[in-house]
Amino acid sequence: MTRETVDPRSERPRAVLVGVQLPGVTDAEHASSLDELGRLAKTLGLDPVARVTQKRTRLARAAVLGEGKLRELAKHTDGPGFVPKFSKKKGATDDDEDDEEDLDDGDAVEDDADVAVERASVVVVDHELTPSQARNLEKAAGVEVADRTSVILSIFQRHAHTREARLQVEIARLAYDAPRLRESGGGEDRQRGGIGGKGAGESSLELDRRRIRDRIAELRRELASISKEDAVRRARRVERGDTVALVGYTNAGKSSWFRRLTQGDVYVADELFATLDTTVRRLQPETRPPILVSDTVGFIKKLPHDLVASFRSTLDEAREASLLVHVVDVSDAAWREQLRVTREVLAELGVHVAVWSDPDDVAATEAARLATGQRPCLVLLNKLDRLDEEARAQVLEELPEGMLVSARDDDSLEAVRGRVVAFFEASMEEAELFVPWTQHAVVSATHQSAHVLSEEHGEDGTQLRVRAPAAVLARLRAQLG
Ligand SMILES: Nc1nc2c(ncn2[C@@H]2O[C@H](COP(=O)(O)OP(=O)(O)OP(=O)(O)O)[C@@H](O)[C@H]2O)c(=O)[nH]1
Ligand SMILES: [Mg+2]
Repeated sequence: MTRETVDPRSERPRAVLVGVQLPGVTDAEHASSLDELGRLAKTLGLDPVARVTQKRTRLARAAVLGEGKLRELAKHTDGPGFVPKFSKKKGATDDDEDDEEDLDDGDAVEDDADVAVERASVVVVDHELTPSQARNLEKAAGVEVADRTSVILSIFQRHAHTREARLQVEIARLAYDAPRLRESGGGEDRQRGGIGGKGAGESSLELDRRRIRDRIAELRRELASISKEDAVRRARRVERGDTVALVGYTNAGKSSWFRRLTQGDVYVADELFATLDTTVRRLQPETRPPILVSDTVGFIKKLPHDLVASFRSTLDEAREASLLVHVVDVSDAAWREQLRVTREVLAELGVHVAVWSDPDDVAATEAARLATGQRPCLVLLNKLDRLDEEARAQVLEELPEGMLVSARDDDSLEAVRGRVVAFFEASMEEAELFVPWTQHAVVSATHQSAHVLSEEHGEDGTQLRVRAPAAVLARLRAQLG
């Protein structure tokens, strides 16, 4: 597997993070959101060196931040600190005036040239920007500006390895770029032409947009044909064995658990969206029938909607699994929000989870599932090794149905494997099968897919007592006619 690893000694572009704390967002949530943005930036190979934040009732329509904060930002990037066109043309009467309700502008490094500030060559904003906000911010800062969505898209682009993942990311990227075409196009003149809203510029813009739409349609068709192949393969798997899908927020530890449970070799890294492709392997040590475990792409808050939609087929594995294992990093201060976001995205994909914790209560979950289409879900409260006693107790009190575990600890592995096996065991049935000599091949098929409790060879054939999921039993019986 090729993956760029960033050499810490090399000069990475330095970034300044920008975030607006909107009403209803607590200080802790705001800080954690910026931490996450910093990790996204790092994953992309940037070096976040400073933050410029502001409490506001909403993003300033013109350039996200208010005037004072724009100046503070510009100190990091050597920009003018204001949006030249606006200040020249209309000044305070511009459309930004109703946004001048900065709730604090106080910490701004006031025009004091002596204060040392970290210099950066990129601005990364923790919100999705409109094309004009991005353009204005770029003018005020004097450097390139990236918003949260485009950072996520770039990471996805870099981490996509399979053809399917590449297609999905390209679709999402095109959908993101289409309304922003005016920006990237022909520079200053074309931008003015665009604002004026007439002339040749617009028709060529229309043309570009149509080309993008055509390309998206083409990619979707290609994706659909791959997905069909996948669906066939998946259906075969579902029929053959039991399936578990690891789901959760990015960096929660899904791939770590996948490695432990399957002894498989997948990429684990302290970076966001390390995994973009679904991998499937058998639970180890193997069970009869085998339990198939899949590792999936992680979720993140404010995940671009197009990206969620385009990863639908990758996540089919999760949508069709008999059991979900939701991995939560409880050592992250924002774990509650991460848990909520994961459930929301799953719901958006049509998967409604029913928390399952009682090993003896599989039947009840199965019933709930049949009645409401809910998916049984085991919640792993992961990275317990990073919590002290008090924090552990607190987490368990909030989520008593979760299993407090660490992917680094053997007892946890035993417990989780045991719980997963118990889930499938409980949904198994015992049955007698008689296999006549003429169909002797079915005996070895039975050994492959079921747990054989006893086996007696008689004159006409073999009498087997087996335990297996109902679906497997039905298939064996069908084979026997
Ligand atoms: N301390 C500690 N670290 C853990 C544990 N589980 C995972 N990690 C670390 O957390 C980081 C992320 O782990 P991954 O398994 O790659 O997470 P993931 O959920 O697959 O992440 P994405 O693929 O990016 O969505 C890695 O640095 C792991 O070593 C744990 O139980 N304890
Ligand atoms: Mg992973």
